[in-house]
Amino acid sequence: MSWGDAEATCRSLSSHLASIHSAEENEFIYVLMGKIHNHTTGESYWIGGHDIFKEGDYMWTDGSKWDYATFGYGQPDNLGGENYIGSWYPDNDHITWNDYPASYSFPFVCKYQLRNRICCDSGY
Ligand SMILES: [Ca+2]
Ligand SMILES: [Ca+2]
Repeated sequence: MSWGDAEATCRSLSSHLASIHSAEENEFIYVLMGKIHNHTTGESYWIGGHDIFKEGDYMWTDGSKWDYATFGYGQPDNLGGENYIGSWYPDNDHITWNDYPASYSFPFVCKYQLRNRICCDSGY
């Protein structure tokens, strides 16, 4: 599925493509997705990062802060105008990312925000 269709599918489920904010979270999703990493055959999975609005200015579709990134060597290269992030392959114990064209068909991972369902103690 394309990146746009993947994000739309997540939205129809009241979520967004996954944002990733730490190496631990990145690795968790990698394992969750079945350790997909054969990028030589175009196998990857979409996450919610993009630089649609300004080249090189990445953001997450869920609106969370861009505070972590783990691009692979030479990436992101914006090759032919790539603006959409997929997980790429493990390198030096890091699960790295690459920017891809939106049209590539990859599996994808949605992330639900649970905070709205968590009842808070008074004072929060
Ligand atoms: Ca780009
Ligand atoms: Ca790229």
